[in-house]
Amino acid sequence: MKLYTFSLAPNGQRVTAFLKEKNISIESQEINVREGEQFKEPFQSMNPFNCIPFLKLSDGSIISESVSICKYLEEELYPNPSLFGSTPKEKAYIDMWNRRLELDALSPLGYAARNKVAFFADRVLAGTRNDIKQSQDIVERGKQMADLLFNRINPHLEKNKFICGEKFSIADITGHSIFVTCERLKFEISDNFQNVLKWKSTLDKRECFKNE
Ligand SMILES: N[C@@H](CCC(=O)N[C@@H](CS)C(=O)NCC(=O)O)C(=O)O
Repeated sequence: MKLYTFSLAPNGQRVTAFLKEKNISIESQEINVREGEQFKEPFQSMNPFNCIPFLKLSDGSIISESVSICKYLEEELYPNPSLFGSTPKEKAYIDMWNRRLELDALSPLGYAARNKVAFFADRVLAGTRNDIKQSQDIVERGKQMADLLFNRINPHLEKNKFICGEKFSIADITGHSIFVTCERLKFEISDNFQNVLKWKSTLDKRECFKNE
């Protein structure tokens, strides 16, 4: 089994945080996606979606998508400590929060970054190179969506240390990625969202996110 990733990329860092949190060590190889290595062989054939991270299993199968990789590792090989939940109810609850955070903030902010930063001019969609134009509207929409999400989760975080309660989960790794992307976009989180800021500060102190 081997992980193909890029240490400087946010989605690679999500898997790294998961591995550190669970104290897992697996063989890995860097693919420099900034320089387009993902479009060269053998990587092109391994993952035609041309994105990292992806995991090659011993039977040759490829699993991509950061959360899917983490889920596979937890369910197949490293059940404890569980970051995806143990009971069906816990699993559904964690999945619900992870999806809310990904769909309502992380993904829109990722698009915002790709539509704002000059480096992404010919690559507004990850894993592609084309002439789709960057759009300031998508940058604005990303900020608006993240703000709406922060407004919605702020009351929930009043009584919850982590997004799913007392236990750290994969959804917190997604949350940390939201905060990292906000910082990259120089998008400040409003003082109105004190509980969100408290959650951010709890995550910033967690060992698995150090040295990113
Ligand atoms: N939803 C995917 C996103 C993967 C992704 O966007 N990866 C970026 C690095 S953070 C990439 O490989 N980009 C290649 C490119 O920009 O061409 C995941 O969670 O793994």
